[in-house]
Amino acid sequence: MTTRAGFVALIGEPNAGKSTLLNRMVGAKVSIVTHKVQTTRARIRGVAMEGDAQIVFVDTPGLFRPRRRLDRAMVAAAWGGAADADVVVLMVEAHRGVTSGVQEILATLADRVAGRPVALAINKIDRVEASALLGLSKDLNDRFPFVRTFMISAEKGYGVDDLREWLATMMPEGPWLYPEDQIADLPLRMIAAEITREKLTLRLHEELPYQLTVETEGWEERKDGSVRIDQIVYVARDGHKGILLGHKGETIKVIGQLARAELETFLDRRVHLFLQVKVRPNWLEEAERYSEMGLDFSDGNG
Ligand SMILES: Nc1nc2c(ncn2[C@@H]2O[C@H](COP(=O)(O)OP(=O)(O)O)[C@@H](O)[C@H]2O)c(=O)[nH]1
Ligand SMILES: [Mg+2]
Repeated sequence: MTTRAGFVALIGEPNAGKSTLLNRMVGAKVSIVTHKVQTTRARIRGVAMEGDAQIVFVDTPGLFRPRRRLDRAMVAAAWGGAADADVVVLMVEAHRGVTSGVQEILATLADRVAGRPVALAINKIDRVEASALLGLSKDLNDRFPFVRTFMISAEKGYGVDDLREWLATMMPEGPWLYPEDQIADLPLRMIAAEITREKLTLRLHEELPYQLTVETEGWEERKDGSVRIDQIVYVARDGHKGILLGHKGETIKVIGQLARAELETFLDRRVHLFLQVKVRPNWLEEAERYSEMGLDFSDGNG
C-alpha cells in the first residue's frame, strides 16, 4: 500500500470558520470555536484519515492587522503554518466576500506560500443565495491563481467531503506522521486550558476575553480513575478579576461547571476542576505566557 501524508494549513481572516472546518475534518472538537474573532491563538494540528492518506490540518490564528505583541505573535504563527504546509486552504466567508482583510491577505499570499498550491474554500455558503457564489468565486480567482475552488459550509458539512478527498490526492507519498487513531497534536493540558478559555470567551464581554489566558498548572490522575485539573486564569487588571469572579463567585463557578462538563466528555472520565484567577498586569509581555500558548514570544517584537 502506498501511503500519503502531509500538512494542510487553514488560513483566513478571524472568524472565517477555520477551527470549525478543522474540527469537522477531524470528527472531534480539538480547536475551540466561538462567534468572537481571534479565538484561536496557537497553531493547532488535527489529524484526519482519507483512504490511504493522512491529512494533518493546521488550524491557525486568523490573519489580521496586528496591534499588540500577542496579535503579532498570532499572525506570525498563522503565516508560519502556511509556509510549512504542503497545501494551503484560504477560507473566505461567502456573505462577507472580498473584504479589505481578504485583499490584504491576497496581497502577500504569493510571496508567503512560495509556490505551494493554494486552494480557495468559500465558507458559510448556507448564509447566502447560491446565485451569489459564482460571482464571488470568479472575483477571487481573478485576484489569485487558486488551484481549486470549493464551496463549503464547515458548520453544516456541505462540500467538506469533496475538499477532503481532493486534499488527500495532494498529499505527498510517505509514511503517516501520526498513529492512525490520533486526532490532535496538542498536549492534553493545553486542550484542557483551551476548553476553559472557550467558556470564558463565550461568557465574558468585549475586550476581556482577549486580555486573559488560561494555563493548566496541575494534572493529577487519581486512583478512582478521575483526574484533578488545576488551572490559573491570568487577567491583566483587578477589575477584570472582579468581573470574572462575579457576585459571590457566581460567574467563575458557572464557567467552571461548563468547562468541567466538556472536559469530562472529552477525557471520558470524571474531572475535578479547580480554577484560580490571578492578576498579572504584565502577562501580555511575558515570554513564558507565550510558550504556554505555543507561540513564539520574539515573533511579537515589532
Ligand atoms: N453559518 C455558518 N457559520 C459558520 C460556518 N463555519 C463556521 N461558522 C461560525 O463562524 C464563527 C467562527 O468560527 P471559527 O471556526 O471559530 O472561525 P475561525 O476564527 O476562522 O477559527 C463561529 O460562530 C462558527 O460557528 C458555516 O459554514 N456556516
Ligand atoms: Mg479559530
